[in-house]
Amino acid sequence: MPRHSTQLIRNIALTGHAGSGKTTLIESILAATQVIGKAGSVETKDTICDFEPEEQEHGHSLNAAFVNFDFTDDETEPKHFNLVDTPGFPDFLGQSLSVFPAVETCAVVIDAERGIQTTTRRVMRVAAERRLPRMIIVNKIDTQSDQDGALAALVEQIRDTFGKECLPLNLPTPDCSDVVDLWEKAEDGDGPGTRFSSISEGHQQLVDQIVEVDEDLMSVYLEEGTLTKDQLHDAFEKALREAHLVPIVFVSARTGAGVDDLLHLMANLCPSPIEGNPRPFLLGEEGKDEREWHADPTDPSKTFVGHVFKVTTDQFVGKVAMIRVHQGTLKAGDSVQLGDSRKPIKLAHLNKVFGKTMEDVDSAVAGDIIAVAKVEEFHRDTVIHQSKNESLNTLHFKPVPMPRPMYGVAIEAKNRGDEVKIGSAMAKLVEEDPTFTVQRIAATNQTVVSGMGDLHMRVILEKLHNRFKLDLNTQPPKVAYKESITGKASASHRHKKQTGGSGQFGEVHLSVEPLPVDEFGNATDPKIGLDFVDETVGGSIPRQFMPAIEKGIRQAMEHGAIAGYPMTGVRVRVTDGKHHPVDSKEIAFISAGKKAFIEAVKNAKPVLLEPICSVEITAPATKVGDITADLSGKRAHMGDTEYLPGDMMLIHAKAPLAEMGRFTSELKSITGGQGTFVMDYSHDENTPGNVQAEIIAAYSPDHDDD
Ligand SMILES: Nc1nc2c(ncn2[C@@H]2O[C@H](COP(=O)(O)OP(=O)(O)OP(=O)(O)O)[C@@H](O)[C@H]2O)c(=O)[nH]1
Ligand SMILES: [Mg+2]
Repeated sequence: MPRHSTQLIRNIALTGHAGSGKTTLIESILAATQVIGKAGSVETKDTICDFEPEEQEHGHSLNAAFVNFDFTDDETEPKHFNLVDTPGFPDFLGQSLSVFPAVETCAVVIDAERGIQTTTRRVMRVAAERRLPRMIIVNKIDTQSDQDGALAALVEQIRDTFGKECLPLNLPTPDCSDVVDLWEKAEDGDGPGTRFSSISEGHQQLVDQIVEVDEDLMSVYLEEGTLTKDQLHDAFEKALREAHLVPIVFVSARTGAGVDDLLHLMANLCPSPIEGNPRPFLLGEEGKDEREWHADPTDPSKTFVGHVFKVTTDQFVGKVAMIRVHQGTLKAGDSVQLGDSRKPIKLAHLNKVFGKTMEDVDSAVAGDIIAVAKVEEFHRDTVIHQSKNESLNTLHFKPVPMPRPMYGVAIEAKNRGDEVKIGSAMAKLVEEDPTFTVQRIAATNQTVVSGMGDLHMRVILEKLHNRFKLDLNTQPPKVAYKESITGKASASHRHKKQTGGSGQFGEVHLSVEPLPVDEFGNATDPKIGLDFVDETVGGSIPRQFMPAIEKGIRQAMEHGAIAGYPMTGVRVRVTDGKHHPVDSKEIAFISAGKKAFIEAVKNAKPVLLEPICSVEITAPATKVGDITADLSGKRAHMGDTEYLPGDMMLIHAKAPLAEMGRFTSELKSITGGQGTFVMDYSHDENTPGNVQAEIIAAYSPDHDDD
């Protein structure tokens, strides 16, 4: 027997900016439901969700963490809750977004004192794009008991920023020690009253908003003047699903004010897995016959389908895959299959996760969230199923788009001999973090790890140290410049060697010119770094030596002609040459081609190309001047700026990657931590003359062995 039926499950992710109180709120909820005896705190480092040493060290959640419990109150059928605590620090946004496919509701926590912050905006936007029903939890109302008007102003700010569909579902009492429900209560009565607005006004606003999604209900409402909460229930669900209503509720995770009310609302009004919006599964081959596929969670006997939405590495258990069951029932000991692979994978143990502990369960129904350990084949976004025919072989999941990590650090092992261990540890970290990459950059001969920002990189290094006992030296990465030419030139080279018996002879005449480029300065076909044309006539160089000449040129291009960076965007015409019937050998033409090419390039106005990034900065409007000044010093081109609600501005700019190395900390100090930015590759551009001259001057080529 499954432990819970699907319609009784509530999957809710707590998201929102760092410090808004998500981890504390989960403590408060667990204490209110008597799952734990006493709420822990972030300060005393004894919360259920921040159990990793790095989380306790920094006082921030760094990974998504899971708790589950059963909840019932006097009027409520018992519900099974899966709550997810996510990190709010912008560097760890990927961890937060990666749980969206597993939940029906995204609850965005806002700090009553600090209001709307960067992560608030981003999670609100992504949840809306993914059609995930949202609710807003205004936390820390205990801090507002002596702040007249501030909470009312915050509600206005929320509605200006995220739309008029954001409406309070309860209101704080005048002293902020409790909340008053607006959903079940319609009239102001005896009680303590509300801190702002009134029960009747708040209730009216809610009903007016909700009935808009149901014409029949609207007619009943117009006729009768009131509606019961039962009459409104379905329309409420629909309004949530269609983002026509984003409820706002008030709590204090510290005093427990509003926590019972929050649980009651979540249990009764947040969608069950059956009521939630369908997930973006696709069936068919990518780009060919792909079509949307909707799981049917209503019938537990349907074919099992699950989605691995997250992978972690536990120091003791090894690899752990978090799975959301979307259809059917999975039993411990069952085998599942991946795509069209015939190989069954047996899942001996299924676990429910509670903070750092895992508890064995017999089965999981559609809608539940479980963990499975030690299955190497499971990766993020793996879809697993038990289809006996081939109908689900091509089922896959449309991943949540993740920000591209552009904050790079070059690394090397502190202890020689650790390289292999570092490689495998990094691979594990890449598996569990959608915004972390490791690349070997041949051009600069560096291994570069990239993430979202400075704290992200520091935490990665700490994890390597704590979990794998590995230490690294780091330095700013060298920028991967490219070389190219802007003019035309010709050159020739004769390679002649006579050593004892047979000699080596080859002579090549060639010309070089730039390949056409697009408006961004990229060779129009980026695959054609080199266009090689044989224009020789009369057999001056026999055909069979052409590949050798091209090989020599490609070798030269790999190492560049002026500063040691790979070359791109060149057309080479071999115009003439000489050969010798006995002494002409492949090696001679490789060498002659290479030398002639380098010689020609040096006279063809060579340039260094550098990567340019698009940068998007969100910052308080008062700081825009300082930020613009800082960016101008970085050779950036400023683009449009947009006003955002809440006195914030969005600044667009294009800036050379080479200049952006320390921007995270600079922006932090300019804006007092209020500013954030994202960076993406845009295009390549010629490096300005003075910068180019410096790089060339610093370049000392290896001694050519030929
Ligand atoms: N006064 C007051 N402080 C609170 C409340 N809730 C949380 N805090 C404090 O706010 C700080 C941040 O709380 P956390 O629970 O770590 O916040 P978080 O949202 O989990 O932060 P990240 O994990 O970084 O995303 C801690 O110092 C908490 O004690 C509250 O209701 N009232
Ligand atoms: Mg936290």
